[in-house]
Amino acid sequence: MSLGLAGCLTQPLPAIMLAVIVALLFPPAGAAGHHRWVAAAPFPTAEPSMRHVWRWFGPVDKVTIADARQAGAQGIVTALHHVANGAVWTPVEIAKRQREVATLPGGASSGLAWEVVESLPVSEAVKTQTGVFRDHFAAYRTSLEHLASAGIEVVCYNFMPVLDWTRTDLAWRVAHGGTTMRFDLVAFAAFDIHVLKRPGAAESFDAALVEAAAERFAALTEAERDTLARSVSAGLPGSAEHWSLDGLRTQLGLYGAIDADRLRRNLVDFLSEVVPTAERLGLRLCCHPDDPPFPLLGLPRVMSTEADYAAVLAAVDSPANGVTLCTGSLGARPDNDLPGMIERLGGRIHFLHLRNVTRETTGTPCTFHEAEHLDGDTDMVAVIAAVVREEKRRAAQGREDAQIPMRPDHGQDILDDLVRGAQPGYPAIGRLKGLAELRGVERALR
Ligand SMILES: [Mn+2]
Repeated sequence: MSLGLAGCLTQPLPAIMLAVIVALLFPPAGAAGHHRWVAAAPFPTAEPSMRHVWRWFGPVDKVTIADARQAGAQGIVTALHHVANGAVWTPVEIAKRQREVATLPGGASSGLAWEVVESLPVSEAVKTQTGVFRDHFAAYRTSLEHLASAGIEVVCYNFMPVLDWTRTDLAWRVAHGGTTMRFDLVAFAAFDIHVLKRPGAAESFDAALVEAAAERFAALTEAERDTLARSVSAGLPGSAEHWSLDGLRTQLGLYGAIDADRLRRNLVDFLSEVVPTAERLGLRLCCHPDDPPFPLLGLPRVMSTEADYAAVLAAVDSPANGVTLCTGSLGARPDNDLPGMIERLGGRIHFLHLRNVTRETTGTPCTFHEAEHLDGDTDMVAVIAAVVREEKRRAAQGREDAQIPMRPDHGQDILDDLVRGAQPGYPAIGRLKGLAELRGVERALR
């Protein structure tokens, strides 16, 4: 007889048959055989695994919570994107977002929870220590209190001046027919020197690059120049609709007197103000690296290398002061040894972004594009092997955070992604594919 379970369940089953089915599905722990089924465990082993989380931009996101669930996400990474930088995140707004994550359209439970904040943004006032920055320190602490009360423990932020990330092409065609994001140093120099016309721009690139940028700019149509400016501006926090070249020039002007040393001091001052609160609340703050990890537009960058992280972790030496290890951002520098950074920053890594880039030119800065998760210049198998070792160390130490949250960071736009129009870098299928590949490597290594 064939055991058609779905068919069986449409009519009452004899008790003995039910018992046989239950025993087949859930044998007692320690039963013979290779597989042990443990109810509610995400994996059929007792070893820790990465926590597979998925970024969601809230109800406006064209990739839904239901999509995240089908992609295999175990938890959600989100933020209150509508709240102004520097303002308090209220318990009401946090609870509302938690309900949106936990509920499917129609009201059923999604089985997912808001597990990681990305980002609780640091205001430009705090980065520059101007205006109401002390009020913003206090607001940040209050937001941390509210997040802790809501049961959310991991809080990602970044300390990049003005731009959160920078690309010159948001839909660069790759060989398989899909698209990906690219940073072209020549196009960026053309934007900086000829579109933005930033004073001192030409002096910040070498002579060959300045010449190549002039040629590139001359060859661009008016529409292409506009697209380039919009692509670069897509990394400005908040709504790109309100963006203008004059606005960007004004923002850059606020950093006239701030070099890298001063910006690093401001970061350490910020952490000195908020980390004690985070530690008391049992929260884990984690700083995302600069993207890309080199200075742009004359702005200082202070979270681009292992030495940058080591300095900031030592300056405020608390488990609550940690790292968001983004292999995509850090991987755009050939001198960032990512498996080695996981070994050495180890216990302070609170959040992982796994993504790959292909560097198209040598040295730093460089031209690069976002590769598929297992391709590109970062050895992703070596990265995941280092993560597995770190999680085993934590488990052996009895740490409650042995399972590190990891999200597939970005994805190429493939198949239906090409017509859905999700956030740049955050398509449904490209990320699903990335997550599936990363999970496969992880499972094999365990
Ligand atoms: Mn990232």
